[in-house]
Amino acid sequence: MEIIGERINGMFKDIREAIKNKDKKPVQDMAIKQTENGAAWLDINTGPSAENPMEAMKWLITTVQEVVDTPLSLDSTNYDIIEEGLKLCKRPALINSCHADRYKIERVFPMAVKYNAKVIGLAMSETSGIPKTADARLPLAMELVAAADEFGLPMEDLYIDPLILPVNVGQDYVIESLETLRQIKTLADPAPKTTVGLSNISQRCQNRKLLNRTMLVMLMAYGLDSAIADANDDDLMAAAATARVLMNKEIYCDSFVELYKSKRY
Ligand code: THG
Repeated sequence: MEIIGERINGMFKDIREAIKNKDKKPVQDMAIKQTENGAAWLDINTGPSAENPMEAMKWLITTVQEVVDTPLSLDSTNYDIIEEGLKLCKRPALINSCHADRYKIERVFPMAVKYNAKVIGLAMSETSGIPKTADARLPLAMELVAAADEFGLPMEDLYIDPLILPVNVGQDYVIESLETLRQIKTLADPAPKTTVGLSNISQRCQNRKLLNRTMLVMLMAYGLDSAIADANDDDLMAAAATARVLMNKEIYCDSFVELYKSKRY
């Protein structure tokens, strides 16, 4: 289970203010902390209110790379910003993300191949929005799988995100996201990897951490490979380690939680 640390995101007040004031310390502290807690990747998102999102993205990337060598997930809907970011990344990066619209695929997949980057493909498009059912999401996921073949992106470099909505917005969507995950792994051979924005499940809910970690364990049972999530939540990381043992992906030993943290999947 690769955790993509979610905290360097202008949606959070501390990061938003750090971007505004060009204050490196909160960003660098957060990069180090997430890495020490086992994040395999760091998601970098300027947030919706950055005055100059291109400059903010470039500043975040260079600021983070001054203190850690953890690979980065560039989280933006603007592909020009992603491309400028890719030029600065010292290690192969993750493009977060590409919708299943043809004109976006044609922009993102060749860029991924050019910069040796991986791609998160979303099971949604402009015409379909976020479809409710697994049956409606799967054809969109399969368009992204076909695009990987077409443009020469190795299948293990494609991460399909079935999309998670807050449980208090659409309780009946949760099982559809799980079912989408399960079927992606059976419909494609070789299958792409999978990821989600885990904390979406609990936005504006009570008991956020409990919802997040219960959802993570359920997703793992349905074949999830990675998640954009709060790497600083020790209970979440312990739940991920435990689920790996119970899924028989890790040999049982008494110290499996510590072992997991030291490994970075
Ligand atoms: N899929 C992909 N990328 C994504 C998402 C996704 N990137 C963004 C997001 N969704 C994942 N990251 C977050 C980060 C923060 C929160 C949720 C998802 C979050 N933030 C607090 C809130 O909204 O309540 C911020 C407030 C605060 O605590 O200061 O929950 O789905 N591919």
